[in-house]
Amino acid sequence: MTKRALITGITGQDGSYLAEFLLEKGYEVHGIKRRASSFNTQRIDHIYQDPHAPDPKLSLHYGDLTDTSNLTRILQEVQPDEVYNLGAQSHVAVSFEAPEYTADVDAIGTLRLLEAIRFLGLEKKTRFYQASTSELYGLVQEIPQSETTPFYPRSPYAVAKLYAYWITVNYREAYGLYACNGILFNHESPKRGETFVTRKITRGLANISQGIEPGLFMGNLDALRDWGHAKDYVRMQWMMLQQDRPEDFVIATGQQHSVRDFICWSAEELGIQLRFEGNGIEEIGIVDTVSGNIATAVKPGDVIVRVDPRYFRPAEVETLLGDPAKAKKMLGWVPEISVREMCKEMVAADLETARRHALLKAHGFDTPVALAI
Ligand code: NDP
Ligand code: GDR
Repeated sequence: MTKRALITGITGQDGSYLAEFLLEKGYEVHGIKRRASSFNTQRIDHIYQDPHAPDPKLSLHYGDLTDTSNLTRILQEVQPDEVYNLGAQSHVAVSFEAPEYTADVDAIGTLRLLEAIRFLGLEKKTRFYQASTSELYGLVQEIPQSETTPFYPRSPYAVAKLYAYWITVNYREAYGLYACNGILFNHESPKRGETFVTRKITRGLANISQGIEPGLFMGNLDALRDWGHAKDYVRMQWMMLQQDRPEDFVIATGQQHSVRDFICWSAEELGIQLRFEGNGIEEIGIVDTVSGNIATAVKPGDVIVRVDPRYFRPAEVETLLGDPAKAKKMLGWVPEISVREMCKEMVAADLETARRHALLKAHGFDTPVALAI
C-alpha cells in the first residue's frame, strides 16, 4: 500500500527536502502552500507534477495554519498516514516584531492540526511529527543540551514553539496519538531562507566578490550554533515516525561554531582572507589577502563586513550545542555532511547565481538583487 504524507511548510527549506525524500521512498505526498501574490514554489518546482497528469505523486493544497476549517478539510480529503508539521513563522528576530501572528501560526496552528486529527477520528491512523527547536533551550541550563535539558525560551518564536512542543506531548499522552517532537538544532543548505545568518553570509559574500553588493551588515558575531545540513535532518524526521513507539529526539551534530567562524570559512571558499577588528559593537571585517581568481571585486584593505546593532535581538540565544546521543543509539542516525562541506556547497550555489547577475550586468541587463535584511 502506498503511504500518504501531508507536509505543512512544503514550500520551505525542510519541506522541499522532505518532499523529495518521501517521493523517493514511494510516498504519495501532499503539501499545504499559502496563497501569495507571486509564485512561491521555487524550492519544489523541480518535483512538482502537473495535476492533469494521471496519478500525480505530489499534490499541493491551498491552506494556512491559521485556518481551522481549511486544515480540517484538507486532512479529511487526504487521510494521511503521516503529517509533518513544518509550517511556521520561523524567523526568531521577526517574531519580536510579529509576536501575536507567530503565536497563532506556530503554537495554535499545531493545536489546530492535532485537534483536526482527533475530530476526524484519525488518531489510530495518522502519525504526527512536530518541528520543535533548539530555541526551546534559549538561556541554556546545561551543556550540551539533550532531551532532558530544561527549557528557557528567549523569544516569542521560542515561546510559541514551547506550547507546540507540550501540546504534542499532551495529545500523545491524553489520546494515544503517535506524535513526536524532533528537537532540531540549526540546519542549513543552499535552499535556506536568505535572511538566516548562514545564507545571508554565503549569498552576501558571493555578491560582494562579484561586485554586486558593496558590503555585508551583520548582528552578533559571537553567537555560537550547532549547524548541520537540512538533508541529514529531514531523513531523521521520517525515521522518527517509523518507530514502534513515539518518542522525542534531539537532532544535532554535537559541534559548535561562531557566526564569525562561518563568515571566515565562506570568505575562504571565495579566495578571501578576512581579519576582524573592533569590540563586537563596532566590529569590521577587513580583507587581508585575495588569492586565485575567484574573488574578482575585492582587494586587500577593503572592509566588507560591518556589525550593525539593528541586527541585535532584544533577547539573544548566545550558545547552543546539542547532544544527539539518543538519536544515534536508538535510530542509528549520524549526520553525513560536515559543516565545512555544507558551507562550501552553499557558497558554490550562491557564487553561481552572483556570477549570472554579474554577467547580465556586464552586458547591460542590470537586474536588481534583493538585500537580505
Ligand atoms: P522555512 O522558513 O524555510 O519554511 C517555513 C514554511 O512554513 C514555509 O513553507 C512557509 O510558507 C510556511 N508557513 C509560514 N507561515 C505559514 C502559515 N501561516 N500557514 C502555513 N504555512 C506557513 O523553515 P524551515 O524549513 O527552515 O523549518 C521548518 C520547520 O522547522 C519550521 O517550523 C521551523 O520553525 C522548524 N525548525 C527549523 C530549524 C532550522 O534550523 N531550519 C531548526 C529547528 C526547527 P511560505 O513559503 O509561503 O513562506
Ligand atoms: P536562529 O537562526 O535564530 O538560530 O533560528 P539565525 O540564522 O537567524 O541566527 C543565528 C544566530 O546568528 C546571529 N546573527 C544573525 N542572524 C541573522 N538572521 N542575521 C544577521 O545578520 C545576524 N548576525 C548575527 C543571531 O543573532 C543568532 O544568534 C534558526 C531558525 O531556523 C529557527 O526557525 C530554528 O528554530 C532555529 O534556527 C533552531
